[in-house]
Amino acid sequence: MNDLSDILSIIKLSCKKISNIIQNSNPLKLSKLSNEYNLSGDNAKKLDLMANIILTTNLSKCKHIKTIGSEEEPELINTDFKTAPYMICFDPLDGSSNIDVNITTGTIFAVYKYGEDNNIVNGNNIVMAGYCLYGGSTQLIVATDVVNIYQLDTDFKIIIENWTIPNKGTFYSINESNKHIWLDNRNNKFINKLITQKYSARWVGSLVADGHRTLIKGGFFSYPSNDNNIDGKIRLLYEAYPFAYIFKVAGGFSLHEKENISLLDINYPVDCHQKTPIILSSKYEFTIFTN
Ligand code: AFP
Repeated sequence: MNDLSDILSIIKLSCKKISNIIQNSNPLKLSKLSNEYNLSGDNAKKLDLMANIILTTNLSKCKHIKTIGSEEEPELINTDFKTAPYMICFDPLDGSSNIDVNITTGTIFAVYKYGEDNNIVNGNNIVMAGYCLYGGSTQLIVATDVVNIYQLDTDFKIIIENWTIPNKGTFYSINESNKHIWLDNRNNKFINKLITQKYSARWVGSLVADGHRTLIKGGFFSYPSNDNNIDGKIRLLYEAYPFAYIFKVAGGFSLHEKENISLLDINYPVDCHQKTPIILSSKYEFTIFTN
């Protein structure tokens, strides 16, 4: 086994455990607020913290990983493997507001390879990224040089190899209740244009679910910056970079609305909880948005 398949095995084991907890527990209990706050600024639910403990405990034993970053940890954690080649960052439980109502949540991760000078420059240092969906079934989407989709039976088994995103979709996914405070005025015009082309809206409120729909069916996903979230809401290291990587490998696109470049090219942040506006898209909608 090579380094990445070792890491993937640990992710599979951890996601299987998290999936079992979700399948076998009362969602109202899992969604109870923990007394602790996570230091990325959100208040953490019990399930967020359980998922974090499972992933950090398992991954910190992996000899290939030098550094771990998690939404639930104040700072990056150094493992015992000081010369290991990789950093892994994850959101252990994305979509916490959907736990109590039994709607899809997920785990998002990215594995970064340190450069020669022991640096990570941006999202292009990613060598593997993915997410696990805890939904109608538990699926794991993994991007390396191709995107593969696994489904959990007794273990994760590949159900689709080499997934590519369709050229065009029929849905746009954006929280339109923020439309009066969006900072990029392209959004309103763009959505009106899609509506005239018979597009419909979808918003689950879990990036894993809204991003996955866009990856499978094509279309447009965005969480733009707004008056209340000047830097957007999605975290760069463990949400935006990984999704940008998955979309790129699948033939799709990502964009930072202010810089007008791919999210992967945005500089590695000083703060590991740095937020960013995010756009993920199939080709047709991306071409309209950027022209
Ligand atoms: P939670 O994990 O706190 O529910 O946040 C999820 C999330 O970061 C992302 O998964 C969603 O796309 C986004 O928030 C939804 O935000 P709104 O509630 O503002 O629509």
